[in-house]
Amino acid sequence: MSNVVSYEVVDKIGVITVDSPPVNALSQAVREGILNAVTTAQNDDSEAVVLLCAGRTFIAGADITEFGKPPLSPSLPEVIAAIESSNKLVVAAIHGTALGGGLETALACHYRCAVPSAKVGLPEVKLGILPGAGGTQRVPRIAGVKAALDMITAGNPVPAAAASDMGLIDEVLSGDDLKSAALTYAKDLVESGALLKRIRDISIDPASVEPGFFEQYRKKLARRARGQIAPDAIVTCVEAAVNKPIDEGLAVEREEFTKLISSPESKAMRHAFFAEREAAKIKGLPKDTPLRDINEVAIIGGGTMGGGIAMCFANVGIPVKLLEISDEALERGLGIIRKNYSITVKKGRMSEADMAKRLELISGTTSYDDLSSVDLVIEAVFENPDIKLEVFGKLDSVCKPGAILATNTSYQDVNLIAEATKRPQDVVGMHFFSPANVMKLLEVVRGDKTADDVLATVMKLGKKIGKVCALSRVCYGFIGNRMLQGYGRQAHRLLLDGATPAQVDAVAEKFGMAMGPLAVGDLAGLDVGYKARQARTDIKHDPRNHCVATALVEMDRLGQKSGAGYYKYDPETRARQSDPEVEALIKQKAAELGVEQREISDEEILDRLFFPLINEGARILEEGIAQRPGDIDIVYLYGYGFPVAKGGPMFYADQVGLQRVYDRICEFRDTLDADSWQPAPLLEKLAKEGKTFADWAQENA
Ligand code: 3H9
Repeated sequence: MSNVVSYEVVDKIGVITVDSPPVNALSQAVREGILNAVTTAQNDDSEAVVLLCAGRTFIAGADITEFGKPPLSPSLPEVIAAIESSNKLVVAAIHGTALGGGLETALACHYRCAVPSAKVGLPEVKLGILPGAGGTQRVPRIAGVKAALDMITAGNPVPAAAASDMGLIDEVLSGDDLKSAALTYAKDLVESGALLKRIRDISIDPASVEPGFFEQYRKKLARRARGQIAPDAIVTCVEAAVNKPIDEGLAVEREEFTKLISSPESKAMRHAFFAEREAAKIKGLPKDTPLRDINEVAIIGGGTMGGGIAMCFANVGIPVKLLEISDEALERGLGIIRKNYSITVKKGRMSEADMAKRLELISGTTSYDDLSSVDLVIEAVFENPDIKLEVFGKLDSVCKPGAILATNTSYQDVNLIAEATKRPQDVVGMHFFSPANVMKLLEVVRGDKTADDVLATVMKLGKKIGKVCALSRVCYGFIGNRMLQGYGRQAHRLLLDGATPAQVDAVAEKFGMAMGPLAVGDLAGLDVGYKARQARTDIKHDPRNHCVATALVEMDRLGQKSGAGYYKYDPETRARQSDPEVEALIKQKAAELGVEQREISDEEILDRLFFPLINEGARILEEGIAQRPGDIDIVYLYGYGFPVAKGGPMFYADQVGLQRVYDRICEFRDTLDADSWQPAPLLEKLAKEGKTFADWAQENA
């Protein structure tokens, strides 16, 4: 029938099989194949039709690589209309994930069955769009308005059992053989005289929706929008599902979908989708690089970071040993883990039984000798080079040959740490972000001697524990923290130049950052940067870059934990408030350093905060610290709260235009501070050639 869709009749049931690896996305060939098969089935001797997929999953959605290109016939809505109007029962048989257009195709079928491990979802919002083939119209008709809005605006997949409770799945199948179970289900439907159930025939009573419901829902979404426009458009479509006949609702959906697909937000989010998958690939490493088995892990250090890392492994069923220096420290560490899990249980996001299972996988020890059997050790002790070297020396003497020895350092030289062992090829950086059990980013740091199979294993393992991995070479701060220095420096300098903390943070937050830089400083604790500066005696610090932060620490204003930092914090609600005392302190410091204060525009704040990220990112690329600009974007999106609707700092730079970024950096160099604002040679080169970072990525693929 076609290369990617086949059709056969088995026991009077027509079986359409989509077989288009990797994820059976709805490419033109798949759409055409399904349409042809449904048309054929109308006139053969089949009594019903089953639509299923080969490979690892049911249809995972529209083919995202076709977005932005001229549309190819048949469109998905045409295919869906053909399925829904079929004169024979069509049954979708789901395994893996039925996502986006995949679920919309299934919703056009008259019945849906799924294996218990299947999940269904409409993740379009994560690509800055909305379901464009009836999802916003059909889901509320069967699942109800609120459940539909929650599902479509969040975009998270729903497990088969929950989907069945919502009415999205008619039958959860038993057994592993999808095809035979689906055939049996279809035959049973035929024998019982089941009707052609078309979701389009259901209407929603507008009186069933509370007055003001949509307005309230919009307000709630606006609070977490962070520059995204799709969530609001989804509400518009679901509102149309309630108030209009289905064909008019579908027209509203199409109009909103068309607007969103060409929006800068969606372009940025699609970039993030592909960049995330690309970042997991290591240039020059063959796909079939052998992997080391990781069946047991040890974590050195049971502080907040070590405990969070231990949870990541226990969460996926890998036993973890937590090592601390004393019984008291160990008990404290295990206590924090227990408390974290209990909070999740209290919130209803985990069962008691699940918590018990995970806790059972985490054991404690105070003896290095207990680490002789583990396959991977992650060191998460204080950022003190001497302690780290000592830990690695000990690990070298107790760990079995072939064990991977990883450091969670944020700044130390992974090559030096590797040299503390006789097996530098087994040493790698695994830089988690706090809280490690929550934050998605894992910076994998490649030492000069790290073996290929160690890298491949750690990247794969990272994905297994739910992380998004990006590879960095060794440098101070690796990709993320190295870039952050310029951002933090400018936040501080803007204060001295005349902006208030609230103004600086408001501009960053309006841009879409989860939190402004000064509020982040207060959250992390101002003493952290203070101590890091004290430790770096190798460089001369310009007081203009940190004098206010230093003074705050010396006044015992450490940030949220002490109730005050750049802001004052309400002891109950932790709400931040501007503090005239800090504003006076800033003025005093500016006067002491001879800095003349002035009005600072929001545009200047924006450029001074974000252009240093781009400039340092260009250096990081040129030096080969990061493999691709997209990898840098992923680090910022998943580790630093950069808004996904802006695609990451390097993607943002391409949208602004590298010439403008370069010109502005030169202007700041000439008017503000020559030391901080030297343009990166790669940025200058690309700007002069009229190129983008994306061009550079293509040329250096
Ligand atoms: C939509 O449906 C719009 C409709 O409402 C309206 C239409 C009118 N297209 O993630 P993985 C590639 S919007 C093209 O590593 P996993 C991916 O790039 C769509 N390619 O695997 C990668 O390629 P490579 C709504 C896609 O097992 C490879 O497949 N659907 C697509 O960890 C493996 O991907 C979504 O947003 C695609 N749709 O996870 C679902 N999906 O190997 C997006 C994947 O060259 N997909 N690829 O790097 C996913 O969430 C995950 O891929 C999935 C599998 C859970 C399916």
